[in-house]
Parts: sequence; C-alpha cells; structure tokens
Amino acid sequence: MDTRSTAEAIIRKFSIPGSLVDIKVNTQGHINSTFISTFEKDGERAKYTHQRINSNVFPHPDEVMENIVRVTEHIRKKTVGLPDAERRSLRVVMAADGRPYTIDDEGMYWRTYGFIDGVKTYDKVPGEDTAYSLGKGIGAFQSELSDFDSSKLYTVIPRFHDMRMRYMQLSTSMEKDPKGRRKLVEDELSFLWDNKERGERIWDGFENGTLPSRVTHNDTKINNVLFSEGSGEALCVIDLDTIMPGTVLFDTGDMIRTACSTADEDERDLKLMEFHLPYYKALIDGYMEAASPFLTDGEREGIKESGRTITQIMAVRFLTDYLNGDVYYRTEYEEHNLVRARTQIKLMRSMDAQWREY
Ligand code: ADP
Ligand code: GN1
Ligand code: MG
Repeated sequence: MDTRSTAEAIIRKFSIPGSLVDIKVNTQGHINSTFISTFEKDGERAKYTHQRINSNVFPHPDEVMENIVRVTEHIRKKTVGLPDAERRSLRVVMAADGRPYTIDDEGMYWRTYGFIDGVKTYDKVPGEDTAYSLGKGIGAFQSELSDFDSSKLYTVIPRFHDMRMRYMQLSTSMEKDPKGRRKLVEDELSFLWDNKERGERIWDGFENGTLPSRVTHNDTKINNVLFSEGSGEALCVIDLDTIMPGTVLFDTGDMIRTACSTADEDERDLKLMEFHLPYYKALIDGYMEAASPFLTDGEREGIKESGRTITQIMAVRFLTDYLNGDVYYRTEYEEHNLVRARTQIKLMRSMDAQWREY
C-alpha cells in the first residue's frame, strides 16, 4: 500500500465524527509525512492534520506523544479566556482505542491534530512586523511553560543540540565519506572546524547548570509557527516533537536563524542570504516583551550568540547529511543538503560582519 492509501486507512482509526471527504499532502516539513483531511457531518466541514512520525528520527514515538499531550494541556490551561483560545495550542485527537496515536501494519506511528484554520506560515520572514510577532509568540510559548517542570518530560533525542556530538558525527562522516562527496566541500569543512570551540559554549552552559533547564521546543524555525491571517499575530507554535528539557537559548537561536535572514534555508543564490539587522531588532523586541519577566541574566546575555550557534549546528548537520548521502532530511535534489549547509555558513559570515552592530 502506498503512503496515501495507508493514510486513508489510518485516518479512520481516529475518533473523528462524520465522513472523510478529502485528503491532501503537505510537504513543508523535513521530517514527518503530513496529510490534511476534511470530514463532513450534518453539512458542516472540519479539517484535521495527520502525521506519520519519522521513526528513524524518533525511536520512541509513544514518549514523543506523551510529552506533546502534557505540554499542550498545560498551554491550553494557560490560554483559556484569551481571544482565539482554541487556536493557540495543538489539539491532539485520540485514536478510537484511547491512545494519542495509532500504529499501521508496518509498525509506523501516526497521530492526528485538529487543523488550525485561518492561519499563514512562512519559510522566511516577510517583514519586521512578522519578526516582531514571531519573537512575541516564542516568548509567550516559553512563558506559558516556564512553570512546567522540565524533568517531567522525556528526552526524546538525547544531546540534540550538543555541538561536540554533532562535530563527532561530522567527523565520522568525513572519515567514511560513503558518497565520495568530501572533496567537494573542503572549504565548508574548514570554516566549520575553525568555529568549533566557539559553538560549544551554549551546550556547555546548559550541561553545567549555568543556564537553567527549562521546557524547550528545540525547533522554533519560522515555519513551525502559525500566524493569524487576520491580525498577523503568532498564534500557535506547532511541530512539538522535540519538546524536551533544554535551555531557552536553543529556541532563541533557531528563531534568530530563520527570522533574521533574507533568504530561504535552501536558497541557491548565496548573494541573497544575509543577516538583516532590522528583523533582528524587531524579533528581539517582541521576544523580550513576553519573555523578560522570567529570563535570568545569563540567558539574556546569551541571546545574541544563540543565533550564531544554532545556525552553526544546522550547517554542521546539513553538511553531515550531505556526506552521508542524504539519509536524515527530506531532500528534493542531489545537492539539497549542501545548498542548505552553504546558506547557513553564509548567514554566519553575515552575522560576523555585523556583529558589533547588534
Ligand atoms: P515536520 O516535523 O515535518 O516539519 P510539522 O508538524 O511542522 O511537520 O507540519 C508540517 C506543516 O504542516 C507545517 O509547517 C504546517 O504548515 C502544517 N500543519 C501542521 N499541523 C498543523 C495544524 N494543526 N494546523 C494547521 N497546519 C498544520
Ligand atoms: C527539521 O521537522 P522540521 O522540518 O521542522 C529538524 C530541525 C532542523 C530543521 C531545519 C527533528 O525540522 O532540527 O532545525 O529541520 N528536526 C529534527 O530546517 O531533526
Ligand atoms: Mg515543521
């Protein structure tokens, strides 16, 4: 059975009223397979998001789902009474057997969320207002979770943002070089190795306790946030698979990486990729408005560096996957991961060129 027919069979295992009238594929993410369905009951239509969880990336999908149920319930309690309250957190739809997932014949886990309508997503920021909204939305998300004990969550991918571990993976791929691609990327490799030590500081601060452990999302790139079509407000942070204990700097870093850049993560024309100071200022204004009440001085001081560090870790991970023959991220053409690694390196260079100004 192909994935789409499996999806159809799986969707019927969730407790959704009415009859299935449409299924569409969404190809935006790099990790999971996402389908949007429409159900009809008594003339009313309702949409749902169904995802097959990538078990190469998440070996314990049941733990992923337990984290997500707990975190979304917590956020729901915090947002009761706000305008658009029902669109401010993902709503997990249970399977008919009462679990927050169902398993297909091949052992793959699937989950369902209520679809959040009337929203837009962006792969790159269209202007300062959106950067400001994103900052405020991520700050609000962290603030809503600031009283949630992070030790109650499973660590679904150990050492996810550990720079030293990511360089070890890079080093192994360089040695094995299974596709003979290493000779094509010597310049990129030498830039990344020159920057290794500087990139280790944030993980070290988290591990030695200088930076407090909090609930972090770990994948706060701009297309994991749904913006209201009407007001432009960042309504809902999605893609909660990597929710686990971490430092807030992992999340400030990924929002800086994706919201202060002038090009898509996979732009081939590197001239178009720059770090854009006005977006950074707007993003941090919005973020501080929501997050300053709970941040420690150490967290505040690390924000600027976090953007560079998370950009670096993505460059390392994309280049590693390129050397490995594209086994982790979804790719659409042969050099896709290399293009992604190069945009991240260009972004780091552009940050460095403007470092004193921000
Ligand atoms: P991936 O892990 O593959 O990135 P995501 O959870 O980010 O998967 O989902 C991929 C895309 O699907 C999102 O960028 C968004 O456009 C859309 N999407 C996912 N869940 C919802 C939802 N509940 N409501 C509306 N759109 C959604
Ligand atoms: C992946 O799932 P998605 O596309 O939102 C990746 C992130 C990277 C991102 C780069 C679990 O996120 O860590 O930052 O691609 N997710 C995982 O675009 O590895
Ligand atoms: Mg995503």
